[in-house]
Amino acid sequence: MQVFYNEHHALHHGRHEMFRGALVPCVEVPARVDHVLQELRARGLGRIAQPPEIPRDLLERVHAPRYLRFLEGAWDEWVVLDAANAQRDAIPSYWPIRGFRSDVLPASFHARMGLFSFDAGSPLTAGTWAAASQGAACAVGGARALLAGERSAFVLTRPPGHHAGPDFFGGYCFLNNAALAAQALRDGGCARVAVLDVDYHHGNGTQTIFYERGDVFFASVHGDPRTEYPYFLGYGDERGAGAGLDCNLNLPLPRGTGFARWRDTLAVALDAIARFGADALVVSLGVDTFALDPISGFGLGSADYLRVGEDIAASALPTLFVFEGGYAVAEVGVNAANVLDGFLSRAG
Ligand code: SP5
Ligand code: ZN
Repeated sequence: MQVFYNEHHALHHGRHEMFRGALVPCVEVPARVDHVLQELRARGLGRIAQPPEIPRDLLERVHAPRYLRFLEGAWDEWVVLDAANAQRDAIPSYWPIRGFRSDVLPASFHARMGLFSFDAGSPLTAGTWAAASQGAACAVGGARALLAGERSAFVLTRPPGHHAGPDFFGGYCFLNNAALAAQALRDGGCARVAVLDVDYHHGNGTQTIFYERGDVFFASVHGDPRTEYPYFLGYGDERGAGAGLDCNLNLPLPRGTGFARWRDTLAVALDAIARFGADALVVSLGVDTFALDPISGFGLGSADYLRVGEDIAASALPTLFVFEGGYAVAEVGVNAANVLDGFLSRAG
């Protein structure tokens, strides 16, 4: 299996996230990806492949040009405001909620930080654009590997992507790697693409990007948004709209759900993907469903991830795994590698 490893991932290194009235150390840390890479090496699993240059027009088919321009220059703007800002991350504080204008582009950097985000938990750092844009290139590289005939590939990158929408960051995500991969698959000739999101948190960004499209199916198994982040999307009655009606499937589960029920729900998602008739599958692979994850509430054990990989392989689609969440740093490598191992054991 080719592994598109983002060697620049550690350039994105948030110090603190705003969490319930306090600045607390980030859980989305470079060591996460280091552990996965180490585990792949220990198992002799995967071959590191070089990502391609990513064309701007592909980025702009998923993300708004004004959002991309903002993200690319945001750190420099932040430091120009005050040289002391170089020592602290940029975090938004003001949002254009219902009734405000979101068509305007205020001169204030702080205002634009809010315009292009939805939470205060996703610090923007000196290397965020470099890391995120290289990660996006890895996602596109993975998609092209499938287009070239590979059965599977793995995009090992951070920051993660599935919470990032057409013109907003949040949930530790800035560019939507899975969506960019799905778009690259479409552009490369796959008529129908499915995105399966197994991260603990609903992939609101991916859902929003494809909500009105009939060519990309989005299915997600996640913590019930009535109690779990991101709270305001991911409910079961969100079925898609317009040409995308019935191309969106949310399968929320209560906090505390264990593997048996989770696996039955995964089967529902995989059935729907089979009925959609996808030519290729992109898996948003978060392993924050792990019982010991510090910010999540499902009960999967490490061995369960082997079964997850096997179940996904049974769908017999060219499959691109894109790394998302998973914050139990010591175990994240074993858990992610188990999914890939399980997949390869059935995929041949
Ligand atoms: C990609 C992904 O899994 N994003 C998840 C974003 C969740 N953000 C909301 C939860 C914040 C919890 N942070 C707690 C840190 C202090 N222990
Ligand atoms: Zn997550």
